[in-house]
Amino acid sequence: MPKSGVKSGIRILTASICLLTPVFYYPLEMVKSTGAIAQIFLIINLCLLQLLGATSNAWAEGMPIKLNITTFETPMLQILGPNGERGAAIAKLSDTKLLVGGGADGSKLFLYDLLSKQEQLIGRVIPANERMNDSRFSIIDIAVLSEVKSKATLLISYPIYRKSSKCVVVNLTAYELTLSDKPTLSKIKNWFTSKPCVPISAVHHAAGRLEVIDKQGAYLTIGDLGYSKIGNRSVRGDLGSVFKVSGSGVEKISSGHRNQQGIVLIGSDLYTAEHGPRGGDELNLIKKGVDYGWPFVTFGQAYSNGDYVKPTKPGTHDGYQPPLHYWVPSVAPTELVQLPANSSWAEWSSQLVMATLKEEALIFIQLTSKSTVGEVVKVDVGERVRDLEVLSDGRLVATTDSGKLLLISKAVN
Ligand SMILES: [Ca+2]
Repeated sequence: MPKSGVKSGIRILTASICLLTPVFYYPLEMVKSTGAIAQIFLIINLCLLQLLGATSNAWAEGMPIKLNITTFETPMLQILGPNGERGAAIAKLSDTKLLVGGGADGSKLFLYDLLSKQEQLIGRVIPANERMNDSRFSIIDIAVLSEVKSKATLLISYPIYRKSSKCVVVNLTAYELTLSDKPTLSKIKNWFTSKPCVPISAVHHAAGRLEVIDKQGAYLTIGDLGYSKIGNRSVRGDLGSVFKVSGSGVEKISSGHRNQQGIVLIGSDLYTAEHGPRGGDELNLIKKGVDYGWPFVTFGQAYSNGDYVKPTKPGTHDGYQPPLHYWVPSVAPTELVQLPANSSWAEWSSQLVMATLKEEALIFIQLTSKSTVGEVVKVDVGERVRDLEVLSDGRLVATTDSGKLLLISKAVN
């Protein structure tokens, strides 16, 4: 029996024992008090959630995938902060060169050579006065819009801390990169700054991921930033949305998202991977004008009464666009990529790969149609994966919160 099947079995067993707990735990007299009834209700709810996880979210029983992982130590690229370390953002410039956003203060752009395994500092992106000493205030994503000879146009996203009003926004700016022995970076134009500027809370819900459409534009995700008024549509503005952005303007595509850290465009189909609250991480197919329901519905549960927002109908997706797939308990998804067709990944070619933080794994997702998920297979990598890219030969490149760069391919048995 595959490990995943054992896990589902254990979950069903735990849920069953869990459902019996109130029977043994509470003598009948105690049940008469309203407090005890409320507690029993809560226990039953949590047990059902556990059971739901086992039935709706069982990992596929498909063939396990063996990975071949080469690890490079890249301590210069890792982002540091009193709140913990964070892996760098990456973008593929060519099959041997990566652009990396990070460094100790999360503000710098580097060129990383996969052949010499050396980084070269290009320049600073985030001005020192636009961040706090906190690893979440770092470059979130980099996209290469176009490249001609020794010049490239880049988009870089990052959260900005506005000191005067003590609030945070998500920023997207276009830059020109010139490549020579000493590469340079210069700002072309600010493309987007999210509104409203909100108090510092869940800055790690910035999202800020980019997916290139063509030389002129990209898709950009904006998370809820932990804004306590996210449930008020008249004040939440740009938060919790997916945008189509270009140098001449922005267009809101969808809304009702929490923290979409993964995004990939396959033909004209746009997919995002999103962190739910406790449970309820989602894979969504993005449709224009659609509300995906956060913070009103989620398959997850609120963290506690003190959390910034309480979903109206946790454990459901009633009345809103449901995800293509969801994970209870949470896996904490980051970037989403597609493996090339007919590649070294054999039968896994063309599948989606979703990186995770909490699960320390890559999740291979088969799409049997553009809106139907087939097999979902989790493969452990033993690292919190922050960003993921795919080279044209199918090898995956990942950055980890522990400051490593991983080159991942399918193991030849
Ligand atoms: Ca990236």
